[in-house]
Amino acid sequence: MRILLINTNQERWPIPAAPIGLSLVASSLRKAGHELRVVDRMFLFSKKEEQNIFTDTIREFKPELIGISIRNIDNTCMSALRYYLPEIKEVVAFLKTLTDVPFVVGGPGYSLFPVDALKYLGIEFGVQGEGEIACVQLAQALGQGGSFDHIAGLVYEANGSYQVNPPTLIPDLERMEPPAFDLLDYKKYVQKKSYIGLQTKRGCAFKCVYCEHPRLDGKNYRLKSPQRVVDEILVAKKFWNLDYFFFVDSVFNFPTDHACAICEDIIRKDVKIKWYANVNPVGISDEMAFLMARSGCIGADVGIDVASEEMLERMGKGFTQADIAKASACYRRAGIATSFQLLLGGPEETRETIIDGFRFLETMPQPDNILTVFGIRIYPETPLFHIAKQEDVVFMGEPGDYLSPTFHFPHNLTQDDFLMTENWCKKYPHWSTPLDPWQYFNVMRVTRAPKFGKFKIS
Ligand code: B12
Ligand code: SF4
Repeated sequence: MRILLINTNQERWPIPAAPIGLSLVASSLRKAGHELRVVDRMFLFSKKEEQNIFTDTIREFKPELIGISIRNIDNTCMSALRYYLPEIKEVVAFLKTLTDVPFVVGGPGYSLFPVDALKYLGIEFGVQGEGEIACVQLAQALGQGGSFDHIAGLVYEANGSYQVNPPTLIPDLERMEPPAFDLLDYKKYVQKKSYIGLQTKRGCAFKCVYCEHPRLDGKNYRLKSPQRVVDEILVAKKFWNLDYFFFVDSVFNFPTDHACAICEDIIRKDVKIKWYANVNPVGISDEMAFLMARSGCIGADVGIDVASEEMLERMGKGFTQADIAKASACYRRAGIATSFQLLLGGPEETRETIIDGFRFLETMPQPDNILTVFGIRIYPETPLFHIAKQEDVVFMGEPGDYLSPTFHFPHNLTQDDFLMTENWCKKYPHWSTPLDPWQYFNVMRVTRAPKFGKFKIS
């Protein structure tokens, strides 16, 4: 079957994120014998250019199935909101004027709202969660006229209602094909200060109250062996002659022994890369931070989310202020640049908890930057969703419509608290303020662009 895959994401802030999920789906489809084309909207800069490319591709390639990848529904940033879905709907509507073949949509953003997003976009099929196996089975069912009941994660309309097949998790990631590195132009991504994304595992055992990913990715870890991770790095490195990587695991440093084994293998095999990752403070020691640095780690986003003890507890973070301070000191000593992120406005957040958190942050070893955002995006069926039902919530769409950006933000926080927070953050050049995303962008450059910026490790 001829299959056209489209990366819809055009967000280039804070860095353009390469669509690695789409490249995994592509390689599984290719292995199953399908013919593929990929259109990446990331570097298409005008509607006209994009429409010409879609028109030409559909005319020449004549796809029999179109796959749409949706990474972000919105930017989860209440005070500087971007909502991407209406534009993606326009893209789908345009594509539908060019062809009447079926469409299938997937991706991490889509998977958070599998039925609502499918309805909104007017697409025939959706895949909630992992796409590698479901896409191959869907292409087979469409090609050979089979049923859809057995396709885990598939969402579709049947007999006037939506059928949602429960997703399953791929048990052994190593049996999957490596990403189709050749189908994306990584040079363009790295030129824009991005990285080649890779996973070392799937799953998350943490229990942050706002997060749906343990449900989608599993609470147990499915690990790739260090050998497999290094092999993927070497293939990408050889193909693109690039050495900037981003480990896109939800939390790279946990389980600790697995993260250390990967670093050791990179060092032992003298792979010579520079890498960045999402981490949290759990289990970080000097030994681990130095090992990460020796294997090429240049920077890390530390997802602390909140900083007062009360809010750490309420947000279900699974670590304490002492863990945060220790991790920050270890990264600093190892020379790894760090960016800490704060989401203000969680359950029962008050002026006092914000101040407690800020006071603590002022006294601990400073990260390279601290990014603050107001409001916490609510995803269906998370603990925060249930808490928010009892409280005031900021809806962008109609009440009850969680697909349109919806945020938890306690009603007791006033305009004055906003200003206090803003002014507190303004005191420090390495803190961003929640109302000024462009400053956020400048702050990010310190850790995100080692090739172009300067580290501020003192
Ligand atoms: C790593 C990461 C980042 C890194 C990216 C680094 C990089 N170089 O890629 C950084 C920190 C930079 C980042 C930034 C942002 N991120 Co982010 N990020 C993630 C994270 C943790 C992993 C994404 C990933 O790569 N997964 C690995 C791949 C293999 O999985 P996947 O993409 O899901 O693909 C699978 C399936 O989805 C499916 N699939 C994918 N495509 C397709 C297509 C079809 C047709 C089908 C059928 C299936 C399918 O199959 C794939 C293989 O199984 C996710 C959370 C998560 N756990 O998913 C958030 C997440 C995607 N990010 C999110 C957001 C909001 C952002 C930001 C907007 C935040 C901000 N305010 O700055 C920015 C936007 C960046 C950009 N330019 O787009 C949200 C999106 C939710 C939403 N509301 O829309 C997520 C889901 C986190 C969350 N729960 O809030 N992010
Ligand atoms: S650590 Fe990250 S992925 Fe895991 S539950 Fe918390 S926010 Fe979600």
